[in-house]
Amino acid sequence: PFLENVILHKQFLSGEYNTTFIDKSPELFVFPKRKDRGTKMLTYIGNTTVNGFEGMTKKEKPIFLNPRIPKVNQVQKFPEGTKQILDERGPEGLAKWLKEETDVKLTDTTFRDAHQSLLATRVRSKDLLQIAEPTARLLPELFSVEMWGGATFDVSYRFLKEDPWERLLKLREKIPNVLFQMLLRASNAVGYKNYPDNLIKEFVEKSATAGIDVFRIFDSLNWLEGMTPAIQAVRDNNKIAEASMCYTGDILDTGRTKYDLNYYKNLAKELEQSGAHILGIKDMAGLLKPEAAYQLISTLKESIDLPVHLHTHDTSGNGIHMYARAIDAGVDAVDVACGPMSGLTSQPSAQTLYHALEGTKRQPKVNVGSFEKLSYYWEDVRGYYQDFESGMKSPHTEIYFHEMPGGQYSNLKQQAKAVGLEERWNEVKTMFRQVNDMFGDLIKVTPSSKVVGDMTLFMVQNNLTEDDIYERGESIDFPDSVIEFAQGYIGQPYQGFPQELQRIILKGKKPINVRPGELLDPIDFIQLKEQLYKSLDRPVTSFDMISYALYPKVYMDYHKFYETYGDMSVLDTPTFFYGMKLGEEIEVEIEQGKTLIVKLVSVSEARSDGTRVIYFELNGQSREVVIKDES
Ligand code: 3PY
Ligand code: ZN
Repeated sequence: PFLENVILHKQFLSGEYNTTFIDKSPELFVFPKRKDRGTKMLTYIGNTTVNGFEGMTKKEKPIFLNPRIPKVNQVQKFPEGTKQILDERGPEGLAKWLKEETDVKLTDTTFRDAHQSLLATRVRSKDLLQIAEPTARLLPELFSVEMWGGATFDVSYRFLKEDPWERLLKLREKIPNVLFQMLLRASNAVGYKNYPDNLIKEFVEKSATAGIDVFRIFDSLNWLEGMTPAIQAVRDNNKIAEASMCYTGDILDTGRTKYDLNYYKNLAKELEQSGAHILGIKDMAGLLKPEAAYQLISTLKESIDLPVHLHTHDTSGNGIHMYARAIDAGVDAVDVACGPMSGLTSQPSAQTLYHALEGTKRQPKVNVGSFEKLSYYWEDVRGYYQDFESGMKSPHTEIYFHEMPGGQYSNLKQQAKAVGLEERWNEVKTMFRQVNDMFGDLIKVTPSSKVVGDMTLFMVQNNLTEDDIYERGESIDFPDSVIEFAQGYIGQPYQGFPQELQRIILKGKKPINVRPGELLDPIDFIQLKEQLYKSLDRPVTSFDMISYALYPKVYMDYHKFYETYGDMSVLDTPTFFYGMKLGEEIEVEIEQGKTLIVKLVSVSEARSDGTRVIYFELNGQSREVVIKDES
């Protein structure tokens, strides 16, 4: 378009400028032959049909019915919600409002943690966008929709080949009335290591501009110092800083004193001092027991002035009982998921909690029928992701022993399987706890949970016992994440590192004891922009720069995919994962109002060079693509 504008410009046409070099340089008009959008898309579909989806066992495309989307009046103005309260009263006003409400408020995690914890974070933007507007219209009473952050950011690029920023921007258009909430791993942003302070600042600023209202900020070691730059950045953007403490251990266990009631009380006070608008309690593994919740919330309500927002995972099956006790003690908001996306490693069910609180003053003021209507949709959509289910079928109380976070359980199981330890999964769980104890009883949540997980697999795989580590540690090469942890690169654990083990792991390397962000060089965004402009060959946005700075390789791999196939987030999920069946016809809306009709006509036998010709019809016209059969 730029070139067209130049050529059509009146000064250009009138010859007022000397443009003879253009006439004399025909090479200026030789453009690389780019494949059209249709061909790129057919190449993706053809490839997935023949070879399956990368990382998934290839299988026949199952038959799915269209998901049931509840009908809502799309012409009416959106009902007002918490987003309007924030916009009118600011973060302090919103926090005050939350504290004064009598009913318990609900955060719906279906768009983020629920699928992170049940379906390996694989729910695609298309499936979220289809149900976004009905959610906004049916559930305007929600406190917030948790829909971003945590693992969704990198999984989006890495596996789903879609842009998380677009997800945020598009969802924001469809849900203008309820607060958007994200999970921010403080100085680790949405990654697995500490980043320079100016990158955290930039990330928060751009996320706020793109639509995030509530930032749930946590540090994987509950290290306050690691959280303060993120809290400040959120405050600077006039958004809500929900500073959170991660809950581990059991305050009821008098034999285990490291993380007792006092520990949490003191930390809560420090978080209040450091500028939090809301205190979050992040029970990432679902270890908070009902009576412990009652004691913890009662103590916090007496000790601080902030509203308290509680998050758990229902792995043990005790989630509803625990919430009921926390609600009796005065918790202001809790996290739930829509029925079919709730339970086990996910959050407790919204509907179940609603009914459990029948007859009490604090029952949420939501239309429970709305959750039921949305449930049909999620029941159907969950089926698309059957290959990513963890296999856990019933409540799992062993969680109280191994303490693995909800989002890690299925992940570590997959990793164990990948290194041939599937049969030894019980050993892995036991070792996970043992490694935790060796490390001095840690808060375990991304990325500290990954350190424990990596060490666990390393020890089981190499048949190492705790004694072996102390006796032969000098000659053992530990996993990178374990070395970095011992160096202090993800922060300082409460009460320090176990010194003997730290010495064995570091083998003479010097640990740091300041915030890693203080030592890291700031990102030079100007230089980064130039560098990216050269590699992407298009204008570079702030979103591109941030994503690249967070994970250069993942981002460039995504870019390569995009160049080869185009924007595949437009495909329906079964086609995205399984390709097409012979004779099948699908519709693909490639942009608003522009739909392509694709039919898979036939697939040739493999030729001597291992390729197959895939014959399609695209809007009734024959098209073919050649795919190498690698299946
Ligand atoms: C994440 O960091 O992604 C989590 O959900 C931690 O519980
Ligand atoms: Zn969680």
